[in-house]
Amino acid sequence: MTKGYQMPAGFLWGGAVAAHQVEGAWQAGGKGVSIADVMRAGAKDVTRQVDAQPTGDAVYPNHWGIDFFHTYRDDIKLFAEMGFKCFRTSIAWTRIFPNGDEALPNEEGLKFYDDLFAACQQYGIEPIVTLSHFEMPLHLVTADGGFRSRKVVAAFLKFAQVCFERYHDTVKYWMTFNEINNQAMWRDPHPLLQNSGLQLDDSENSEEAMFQAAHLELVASAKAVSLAHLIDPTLQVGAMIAMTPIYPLSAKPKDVLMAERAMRYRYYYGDVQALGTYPAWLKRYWARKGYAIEITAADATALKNGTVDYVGFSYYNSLATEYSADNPDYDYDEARSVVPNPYVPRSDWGWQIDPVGLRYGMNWMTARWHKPLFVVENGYGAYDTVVDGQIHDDYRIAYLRDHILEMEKAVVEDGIELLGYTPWSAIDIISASTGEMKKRYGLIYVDQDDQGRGSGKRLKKDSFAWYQRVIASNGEQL
Ligand code: P53
Repeated sequence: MTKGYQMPAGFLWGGAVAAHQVEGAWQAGGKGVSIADVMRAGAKDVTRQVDAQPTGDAVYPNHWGIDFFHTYRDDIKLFAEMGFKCFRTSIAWTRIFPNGDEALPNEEGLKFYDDLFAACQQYGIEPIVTLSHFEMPLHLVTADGGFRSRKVVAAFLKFAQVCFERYHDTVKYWMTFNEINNQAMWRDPHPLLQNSGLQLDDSENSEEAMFQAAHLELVASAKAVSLAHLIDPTLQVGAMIAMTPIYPLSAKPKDVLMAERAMRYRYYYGDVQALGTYPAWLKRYWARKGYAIEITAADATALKNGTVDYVGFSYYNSLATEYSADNPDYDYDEARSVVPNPYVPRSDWGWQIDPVGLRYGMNWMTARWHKPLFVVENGYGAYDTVVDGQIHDDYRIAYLRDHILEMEKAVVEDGIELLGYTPWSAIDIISASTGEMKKRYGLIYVDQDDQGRGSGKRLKKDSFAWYQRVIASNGEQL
């Protein structure tokens, strides 16, 4: 056993999931079709096909999730047994506004989350809620083009208002958009769709379209923060950033500058959400590229007034980059500028494993944004095997232990203000990037395969008892 550090009193230990990856019941209770409902199953090297509508015999894993819509009471009981102080999930937008543009919310959908949050409350578990976690109503994409339209900003704000008004007594911690900065990978259609509801054709400049849609999303986020504070000043509304530090491959000055360019490009979203303004370099960058991003005076005011209360972030891995002579302007393009880091190992899915990067990222964000942090995702996707009803996931324990230790050093030795830690994932779920079930992250095993077959039975992995002890010792016994 490794000796860790005690976290401050009230530290929120818990676990995380997202609605579309667990709930299933994709048509129950008046739910509409979300973008996750038209994503087929993929695999490690097979991207998920996105259909215009759900069709016949295709496999859509988010249609069933892990059936959490029906099992949440028993699952939350298991979370309570682990000692969870908090539980992060999201609200499926399509349960509340099935198409996104209805005049009135769907009462059945609202009732589901009343019951879910009440079940958390029964065990003293604080719900931590993301409004939009890769599950926008499909209709807002097909009819309005996602966040390229100000209509979608209004639709999101209506959704946010309904949620804040309905749940503000039980839900105090909110986040607006999950991993809003993933769309920095604008060559990949998935983050564009999952973040902004963008589906582009070849005639468009993807990077420019991304910047414009991300701007409206940032405005929507800022207005939601202001709205929450108006409805209930005790609400805490955070950003949610995918923190993936990008290191220079060497100490060559040009590599170091390239890494700095990469970081500012990947994290400007956080600059806007935490500081309320766009960095000067980005306006120069747009001018050099000939991009015309529409930012009205009212937008700028909204951004200024709606800075976040904290920064929630995911941490899985780090990346590396180097200068290249064919890119003299040091423009960062994630699909082309990233190089393998020879100093860190990789998971079965090729994700680089780097616990120190978590401490680095926490210090980097604190120095830049001066906001409390919240680790709302961190975990290890791996193949698990069941032997005599047991899952010996020592590799997952090792990953979590190493990361928690670095996180604790950031708190105790570096003085970082950290609200809590919710590993991904509390329980096995559908993978977001591959749609697989066999890429398992959970501390609780779910007997189900990639086609949705299996008993659905829950089994405690070895990591369950390990994490239970971590929480009971407030982080000291790793
Ligand atoms: P999966 C990309 C890079 C880092 C995190 O990911 C990412 C993504 C998008 O897939 O997503 C977050 O399941 C996300 C979760 C997701 C989790 O990381 O692709 O917030 O919804 O499941 C793990 O292995």
